[in-house]
Amino acid sequence: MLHEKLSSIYDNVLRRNPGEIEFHQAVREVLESIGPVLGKHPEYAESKIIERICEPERQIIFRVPWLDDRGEVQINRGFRVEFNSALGPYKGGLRFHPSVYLGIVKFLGFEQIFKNGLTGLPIGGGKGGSDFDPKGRSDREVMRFCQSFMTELFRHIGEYTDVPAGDIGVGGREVGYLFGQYKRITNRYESGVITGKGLAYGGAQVRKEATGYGCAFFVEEMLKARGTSFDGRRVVVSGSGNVAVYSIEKVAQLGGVVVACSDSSGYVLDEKGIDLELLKQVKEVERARLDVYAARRGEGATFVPDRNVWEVPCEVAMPSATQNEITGKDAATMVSNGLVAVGEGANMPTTPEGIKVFLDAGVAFGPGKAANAGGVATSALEMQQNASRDSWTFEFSEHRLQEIMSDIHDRCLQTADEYGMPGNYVAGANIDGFRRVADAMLSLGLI
Ligand code: NDP
Ligand code: 2IT
Repeated sequence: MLHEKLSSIYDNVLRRNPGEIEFHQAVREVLESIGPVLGKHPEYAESKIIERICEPERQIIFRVPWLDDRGEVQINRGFRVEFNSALGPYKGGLRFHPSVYLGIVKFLGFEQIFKNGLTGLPIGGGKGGSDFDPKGRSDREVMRFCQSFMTELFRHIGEYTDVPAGDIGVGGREVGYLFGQYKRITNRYESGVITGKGLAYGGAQVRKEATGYGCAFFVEEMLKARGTSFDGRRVVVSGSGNVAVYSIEKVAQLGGVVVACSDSSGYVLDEKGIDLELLKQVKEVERARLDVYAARRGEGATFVPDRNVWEVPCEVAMPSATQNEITGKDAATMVSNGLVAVGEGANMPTTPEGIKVFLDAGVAFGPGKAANAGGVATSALEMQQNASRDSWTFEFSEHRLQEIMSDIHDRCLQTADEYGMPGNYVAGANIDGFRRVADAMLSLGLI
């Protein structure tokens, strides 16, 4: 239920952003959490902070023409939504996936504002991407696309302005091509303009691993807060991309057993525990599908095509593929299968109905804004290293990540307590992230 004032703000968001259903969903979730904050802080409503937060500071949409390997002209659409710069330069990834349209970029950019606020680091919120589908494209095609994308994007970004990174479909390969073109056009070796760079040219240790590792650390903190741990627990991770792979790696190090992971073709069930080296070889090196993993792994591993991975019973779920992948029905099945905790590695992977099922059942539920903040936090550490022309060791960087995740966890719990909703990480994350951004906006005047 929305507070009366918030309800009219939400209606306005619907009216001003027609058809952008993912954006509506992301806004609604935050507005549902912050009602009690307005009672304590009338100054936020007086200066229309919420209405301002819901309106991006700038939205850029552009044409991306490129030539495929057959010499045919292809046209895609590029986006960068610079949502909020009260806390620092716009910061957030780029997503290349055929489903990308303005509503997806705005939902991701909106989430990013509060996530970045929660990290306590000096980064604002933004997001971008394209409806380009890298699947089945050659390296040369991906390079030509990235070069064309950056030929427009370069004029909008900069280490003090807007700092992109990866997301779905954008990993180390794409970041390299994007940075190369930025450097070429501007004639500046401006390392801090993009994060997720390779270690050979200004990247930071642990950035590649950070979202997955951070999500595992966050779940470990939630389990610890309930007097338990990962030890021997049965875990399911959805997706098999960057976030999934490094969640699996850290969960195994923390004593959990990941028995299934997925991609858009189905899931693999591997009761002995996913073989991480094989998974990395298949997904990161060969860019192949999961049926290849199952075929090579042999006995004990099964590929289940076109089915939903959330039918696999588990105690800990780490959705790490895409938005709205866990419905209310999935959540009910998971709870009846003995679910204890959920750490959202992906952005908004659980529908509002699913979240309600988890919270009502008393599952420890770590929302994406908190649980997957380790990626962007380590991006901010990459920016810090680039600015000081320094590079930290793997051990030190991982230790910083762990401290940041534990701090986010504790602040979510404290804030939820403060507002009389003990154990509710959704309320804690939304309120704490909101307050940080709102206070900075108040200080900066009407801009
Ligand atoms: P990748 O592109 O590396 O991997 C994405 C994985 O999810 C793939 O296995 C992909 O399968 C699957 N997937 C993507 N879209 C769909 C879909 N529509 N239906 C079914 N499966 C799908 O991306 P990341 O691992 O980087 O990102 C995963 C999630 O984590 C996203 O929600 C992203 O926003 C979020 N995230 C990422 C961060 C990062 O640092 N990379 C930081 C914080 C959050 P297939 O290959 O078959 O498409
Ligand atoms: O959703 C996210 O937080 C990311 N894709 C990472 C953003 C970043 O700037 O590292």
